[in-house]
Amino acid sequence: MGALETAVLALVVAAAAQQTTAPNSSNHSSAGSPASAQNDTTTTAADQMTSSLHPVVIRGNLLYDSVTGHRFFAKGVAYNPRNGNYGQVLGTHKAECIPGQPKFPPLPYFADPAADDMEEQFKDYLPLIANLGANVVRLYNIDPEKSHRKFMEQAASLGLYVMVPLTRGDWGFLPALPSPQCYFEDLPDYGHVGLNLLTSAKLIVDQFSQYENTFMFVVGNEIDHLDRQGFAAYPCVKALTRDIHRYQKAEGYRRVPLIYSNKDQGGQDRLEIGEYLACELESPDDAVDAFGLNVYSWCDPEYHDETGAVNFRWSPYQEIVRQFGSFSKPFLFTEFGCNIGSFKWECPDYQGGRTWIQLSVMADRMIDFVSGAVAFEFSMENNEFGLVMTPGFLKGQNDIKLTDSYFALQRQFRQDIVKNMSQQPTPREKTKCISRETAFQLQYRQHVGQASDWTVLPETPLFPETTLLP
Ligand SMILES: *[C@@H]1O[C@H](CO)[C@@H](O)[C@H](O)[C@H]1NC(C)=O
Ligand SMILES: *[C@@H]1O[C@H](CO)[C@@H](O)[C@H](O)[C@H]1NC(C)=O
Ligand SMILES: *[C@@H]1O[C@H](CO)[C@@H](O)[C@H](O)[C@H]1NC(C)=O
Ligand SMILES: CC(=O)N[C@H]1CO[C@H](CO)[C@@H](O)[C@@H]1O
Repeated sequence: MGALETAVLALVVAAAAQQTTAPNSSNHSSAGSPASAQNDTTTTAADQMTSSLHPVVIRGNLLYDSVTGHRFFAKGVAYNPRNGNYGQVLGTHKAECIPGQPKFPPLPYFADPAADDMEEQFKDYLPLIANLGANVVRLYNIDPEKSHRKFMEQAASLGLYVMVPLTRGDWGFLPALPSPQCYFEDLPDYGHVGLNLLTSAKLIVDQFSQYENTFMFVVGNEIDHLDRQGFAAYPCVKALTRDIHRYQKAEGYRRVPLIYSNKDQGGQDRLEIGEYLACELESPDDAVDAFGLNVYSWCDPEYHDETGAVNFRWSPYQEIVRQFGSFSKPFLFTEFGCNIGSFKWECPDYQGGRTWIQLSVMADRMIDFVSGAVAFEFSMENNEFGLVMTPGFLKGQNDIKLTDSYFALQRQFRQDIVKNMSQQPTPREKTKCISRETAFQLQYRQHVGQASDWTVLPETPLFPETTLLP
């Protein structure tokens, strides 16, 4: 490690240790405050690092900075702003909340908010993410035919790594069809799903492997969330993982880790899906490098036992420790942040809300196996999870507005989640594959219409590839 890196690291650690300078929540978050919010920060170490982030690598079940050798914990923020307003919020509407006129044109869910032509929008938003003390931004939709250089370079200059999706909801999607159809179906007006998916994913890998701050590729996200039939599509997640791993090797690219981000089914299903994806079924190539759960179960400031004492073992995370505490690969909360129960908040001010206490819990109770947590999500959208209200979300709110939850997350992110930066991975046994029968039972439990055999992976689709549709 060179002297410069030591100095930079010292700055980063110093900045991370600053907990007391966070401005007081909502009184500080009035409209028009992004400039003052930036000035409030002490995260200047990130600014000075100007695009010298080192790739993050996996060793055993943990993540490390490839140059300093220090443990890496992802303090992430989900980023997919659609420029909505209060009129699009789901459920009952409060009379005093009047929708505003968004400053930027509305984006469909599947739009790509990180392409170069979106710079006018993200150039002001990325500093607000860095200002939280975050080091990771998670994206959900990439148009592989567009450049993302501006986003990646600005993110790097702010000390931000980027989690990049390889699949998305429209073109290049992994359909909720029983395997092997999810990799071989020809769909009307679309073409061959596997070919299109692979072509799209390879273009994304081509583009993003060059950036040192590409954190991980997300091979899939909650494929069973909107359609139960997705429970029969998991062999296609493994097939895509296999084919992208082989592509990374064939092209000589940096081995950016591949992670799957699972809806938190709870119970044994989430563990069985994790084990299935992390195991080597036909070859090491079909195993994901890391596993993520999108967890919304922690909805109270603290959990008490029958004596009234605060007791982690009564919390919903206890079961996650039991199930994943000795998982063979890095484990991340690829989304988190319940916004109901004690964390409920409402317009017009979205006061109170989430305290993000889960991060302290991870630091104190789960740090031996948890490698990161992605707060959901940056912008206020129809499900009201946003840390900020983008300009025009409400009438009269013409600038971005930071919520109480933004500042609460900032306080949590500014702590050192990993106390021992030189902590070494714990030796783990390789994850064993679940049996064919176990996989069928899981699918029956989830009431899929047509179950698939998880022990057989779809073949790699044959070339020639199709080209991207207009
Ligand atoms: C911050 O706000 C809280 C109420 O949310 C209040 O109790 C506390 O005194 C405030 N702190 C400062 C420094 O203003
Ligand atoms: C910081 O504050 C000064 C004045 O207080 C303002 O001119 C400047 O634009 C702010 N800088 C940023 C980065 O917000
Ligand atoms: C930190 O981790 C290293 C390697 O696992 C260990 O040798 C050391 O004792 C730990 N330090 C503390 C303070 O726990
Ligand atoms: C969260 C918070 O501190 N809110 C305060 C903001 O300021 C008004 C008056 O200026 C107080 O009434 C709030 O309690």
